[in-house]
Amino acid sequence: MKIYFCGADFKPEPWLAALRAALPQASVEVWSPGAPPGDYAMVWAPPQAFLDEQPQLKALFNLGAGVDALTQLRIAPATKIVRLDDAGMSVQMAEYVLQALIRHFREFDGYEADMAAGQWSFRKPRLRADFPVGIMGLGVLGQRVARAVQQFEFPVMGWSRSPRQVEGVRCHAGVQEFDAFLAETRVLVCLLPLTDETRGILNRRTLSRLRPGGYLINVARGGHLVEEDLIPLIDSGQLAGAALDVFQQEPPPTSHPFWRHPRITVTPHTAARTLRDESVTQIAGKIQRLEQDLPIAGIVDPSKGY
Ligand code: NDP
Ligand code: OXD
Repeated sequence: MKIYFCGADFKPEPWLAALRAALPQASVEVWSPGAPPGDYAMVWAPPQAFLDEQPQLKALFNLGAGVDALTQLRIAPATKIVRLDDAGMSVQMAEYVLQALIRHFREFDGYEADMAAGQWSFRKPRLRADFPVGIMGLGVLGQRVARAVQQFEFPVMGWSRSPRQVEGVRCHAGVQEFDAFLAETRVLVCLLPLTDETRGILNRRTLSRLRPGGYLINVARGGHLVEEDLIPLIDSGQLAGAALDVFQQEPPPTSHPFWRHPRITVTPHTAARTLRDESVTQIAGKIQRLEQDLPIAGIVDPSKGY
């Protein structure tokens, strides 16, 4: 069995070593143009040339949960696209969202500013009931985040494409329930995949529907947010601020106003990192199952784009 690695943002050697250890019978190599046909591939944003040369691949294992970089490419219909299914990301995502939520709710950004000014001052306690958290996307990551937020006793709402039942979460589904979901939400967390339906979904119209003093936590993709709509909403007082981990261009250009806005926190697409050991264990297990014609989780439905 031949497995290729084709992931521009990842250093290949440790991945090759880990997959060779997990599947000793397989030949695991970095793909280069003209290489012989392979059976499987581990990829992150591969070039179209790779897919054009390797139409016989049985499956492409994406080294992330989001497959938006892959779904833009021409991929042979028989090649399955398989995304990472948690693989250690959901707990990281819960940590990230919790810290952003609590930093905002408890006004720790304000305390940091006070500390820098040598000022000892208290802020009035705020009520969790006044900070309902709405999670867009109730998949692997969204559900884990919902669980973590509930533990801190915030009201939690969720929104998905198809109806979902998640314990302790007031669930909404589909476009017809989107505005009601927004109207109940004060802290909005985006954990949607980036698809034709969700691109630009965080915009002046939708963000204006949040409860007064709304706060945005975007940990999904930069393409979800219409970036030029955000600062006017914050400066007019409609939104209290935003924590952004993802951007239309990564990194954003140095002139981008998000870097310097006092109510916007910027992190470098790091909310949930791909963990090598967990990912390789998951991918190797799935290859073994596919070789035995057994079903696997995480196969992308090209018609939905996730
Ligand atoms: P899943 O596929 O498990 O979940 C996606 C969720 O979004 C599902 O609940 C799905 O609905 C919902 N959804 C999809 N399309 C729509 C729509 N049009 N309207 C309403 N709901 C919709 O994905 P994950 O939870 O694993 O990952 C989510 C995203 O997080 C990734 O696609 C990626 O972009 C991002 N991510 C970011 C990282 C970071 O470090 N910043 C790291 C990892 C991922 P339904 O339940 O009906 O299918
Ligand atoms: C992912 C990511 O999709 O890292 O996994 O953003």
